[in-house]
Amino acid sequence: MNRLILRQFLLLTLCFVSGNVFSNNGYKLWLQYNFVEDSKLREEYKVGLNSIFFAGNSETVKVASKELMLGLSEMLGEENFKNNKWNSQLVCASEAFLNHELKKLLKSELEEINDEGFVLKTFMVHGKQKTVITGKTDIGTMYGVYHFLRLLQTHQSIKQLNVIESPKIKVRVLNHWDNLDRTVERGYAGFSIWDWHRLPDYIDQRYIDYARANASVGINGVVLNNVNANALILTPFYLEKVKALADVFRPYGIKVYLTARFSAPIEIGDLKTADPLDKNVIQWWNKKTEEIYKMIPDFGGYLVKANSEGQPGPQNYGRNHVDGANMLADALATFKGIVMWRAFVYSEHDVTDRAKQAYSEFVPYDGQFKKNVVVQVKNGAIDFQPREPFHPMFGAMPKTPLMMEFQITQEYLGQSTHTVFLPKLFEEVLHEDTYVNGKGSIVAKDVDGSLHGDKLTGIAGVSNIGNDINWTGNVMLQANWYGYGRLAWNPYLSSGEIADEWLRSTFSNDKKFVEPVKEMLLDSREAVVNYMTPLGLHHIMATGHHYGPGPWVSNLSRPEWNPVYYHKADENGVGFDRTKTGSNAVAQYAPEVAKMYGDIKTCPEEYLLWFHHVSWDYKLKDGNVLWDGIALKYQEGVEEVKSMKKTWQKMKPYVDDERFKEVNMFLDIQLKEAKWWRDSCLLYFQQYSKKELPVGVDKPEHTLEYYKSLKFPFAPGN
Ligand code: BDP
Repeated sequence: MNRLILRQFLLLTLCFVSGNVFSNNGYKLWLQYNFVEDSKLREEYKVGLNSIFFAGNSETVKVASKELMLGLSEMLGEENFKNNKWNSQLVCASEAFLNHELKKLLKSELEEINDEGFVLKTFMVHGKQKTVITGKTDIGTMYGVYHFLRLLQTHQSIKQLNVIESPKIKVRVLNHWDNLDRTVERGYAGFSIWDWHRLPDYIDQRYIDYARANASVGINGVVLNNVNANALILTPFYLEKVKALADVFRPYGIKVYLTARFSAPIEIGDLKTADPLDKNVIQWWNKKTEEIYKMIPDFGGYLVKANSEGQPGPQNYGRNHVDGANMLADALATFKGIVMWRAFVYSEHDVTDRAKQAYSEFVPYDGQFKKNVVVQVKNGAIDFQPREPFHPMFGAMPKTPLMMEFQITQEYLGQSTHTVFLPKLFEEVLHEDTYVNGKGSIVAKDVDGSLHGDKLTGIAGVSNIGNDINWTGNVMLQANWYGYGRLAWNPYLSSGEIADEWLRSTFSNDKKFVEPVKEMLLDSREAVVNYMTPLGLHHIMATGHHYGPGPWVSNLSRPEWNPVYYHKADENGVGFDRTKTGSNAVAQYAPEVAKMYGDIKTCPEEYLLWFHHVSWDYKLKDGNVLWDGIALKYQEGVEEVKSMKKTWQKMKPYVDDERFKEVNMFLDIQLKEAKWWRDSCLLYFQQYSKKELPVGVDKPEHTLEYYKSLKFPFAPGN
C-alpha cells in the first residue's frame, strides 16, 4: 500500500514539474506492465485477484508464476497476494494438476485444445468470481498466463472470461542470422545477443528476458546461428554453449535449433566428402546428431541453406535436395527432430527468370521428402521485398509441408531507421488466395496445414534482434517481433488487432494515443512501398548492403544481382514481363491466379511492373499515364511519412521523453531517405520516360550523378 501511495505521489509531482519526464529505454519491450491508473478498473482486477494459487512445481510453473506476480505487482501496485489453494480466486494449473472438481468443470474445454493450448475461464462460485488458467501441459498453462497478462495490459475486463486457444502452427521459430564473431548478417540493432565467448558459464539476463518475450507471444523455437553457416557451431566447444542457452530457454517452451553447414563432415569431421549418400558421411551426421541429443534432449533439429548463394550442398556431389534433406532427416528421426530445408535457391547458370527457379527446382520433388522434413519458403519468389506477390510454391506441393519464412529484420525496408509495421505485409501474404483447391485456398492454410492435411507445420521469422538496449534498434520495430509471434500463433489475426495490443502493452491505453498511432502503423507499410518500389517495382536497392536506392546498378557479375535485371526500364517502358510473352512465371500459379496476374487489365496495380513490361503512356485505373502514376506514388510515399511525423509529434503527452525523442529522430531520417528514394529513382527513370514530372511532385534536390556517387562502405549488416 505504501508503495502505491509513494508511486502515485511521485508520478503526480514529476508530471506537474516537467511534463512527461519518465525515461524508458524500451528494454522491457511489450512487457511494460504499466500501472493501471484507472482506479475503477484497478479495483475490478483486485477484486478478482485477491488470492492466487499455482499448482505444480516444474521450472515452467515457476517462471509462469514469477511472471504473473511481476505483472500484477507492477500493474496493481500490490505485492502480497493470498494463497487459499484451490479456494483461490485465480487458479493456474495444467490438466494433470487440476483437482477433481475443476477437471470435471473444464472437461469439454480441455478436449478442444492441443498440447500448447490453454483455457481461461471464469466461474461464479457462491457469488464469487473464480478464474482458472489451464492447459494440457505446463507450457500451455504458461501461455495462458501470458494471455491473461495481456488482457490486463490492454485493460480488458476479466469478469467473464471464456478463452479457448491453441496455436495453429506447430513450429514457430525465430531465425537468427547471427555469426560466431557476434556480427549479424542483415542485423541493424547492434551485435548478436549471444555472447559466445562468455558462454556457457556466464548467463546474461538478456537470455532470460529474450525467452520471456518470445514465450509471451508463443514463439517456441530459435535457430541460433546464420543460415550462411559456420561448421564450428557443431563442435563440442560450441555445443556446450548451445546447451547452456537451451537450458535457459526450456522452461519457456523454446527449443533450440542449429543451422547445419552441409560440408561440416569435411571441415570438422576430417572426411574427404560430404556426399549425402556416402556411408561415412551418413555415419558422421548420425553420430553428431546423437552427440547433440545427449547434451540437449529436446534439440529441435537443423535448418539448412544448401546450394544457394555459394553455400555447399548435395549438388556439389551430383545429388539433389531430397538426398541431402532425407539424410539429415534420418539422423534426426529417432530423436523426433526435424529438418527445415530452405527453398531459397537461384543460380547464375540458369538463364531463366530468377523468380521461377525455386519452384522449378523443388515442385518436382513433391512427396519425396521424409516425414520430418519441412521446406522453408520465403514469402515471395525473389527476396523479402517491400511487396511481392505470394511465392508460387505455396499450394503447389500438396505432399510436402511448406513453412513460411518472413524477414522481420528490414534488409530491404529501410533497415532499423524506418518505421514499417510488418504485420500488415505478413497479413497480406497469408491472405493471398492460391486457388489450388478452389477459391479460399489462402496461403495461411498451406502454412497451418489445413489445405493439404500436413502434420508438420511451421513458420520462421528472420530476427531483427541485436544487443542494442531496446533490442531492435528502433522501439517501433519491436512491434514486428511481437506481431510475427502473434501471427505465428494465429495466422488469421488481423494486423489492426496486433497493432492495438502492442501499442497498449508497450506505451499507453489512452485512446488519444492508441487510435492515431495505430493508423500510423497500419499505413506505414504502404508508405515504404510507395517511396521505394511502387506499382510492382522490386529489388532496386543499392548493392551489397541494400541500403538506399540503386536502380542504376548494372555492373555486377551475376545478372540477377543487378537492379536493372528487375526493372528493365527502357524507352518503351518499365517492368518485368513475366507473362506468356516474357518469362511466363505466371504459369507457376494456379490457372485462376495465372490468368489474373497475366492479363494487364486484371493484374492488381500493386503488382503491375512485377508481371508486365508497361509503356510509359499506359493509362492506369485512375486515368494517369504510367510515368505520372509512378511519380505520384513516390510523392505519396513522402507525404505519408510527413503525416507519420505529424501524428507522432502530437503524442508527446502520452510517451516518455526517451522513446518519444528516439522515434522522432528516426522519423526525421525516414523522411530524409524517403525523399532520397523519390528523387533518385525518378531522375533515373526519367532518362527513359523522357517526360516532365507531373504537377504535385517535388523537384529533386540533387542531380542523378550526385545520388549515384553516394557510397556507404561500412553500412551495417553486410
Ligand atoms: C538475402 C540476404 C542474404 C541472405 C539470403 C538468404 O541478402 O544476406 O543470406 O537472403 O536468405 O536476402 O539466405
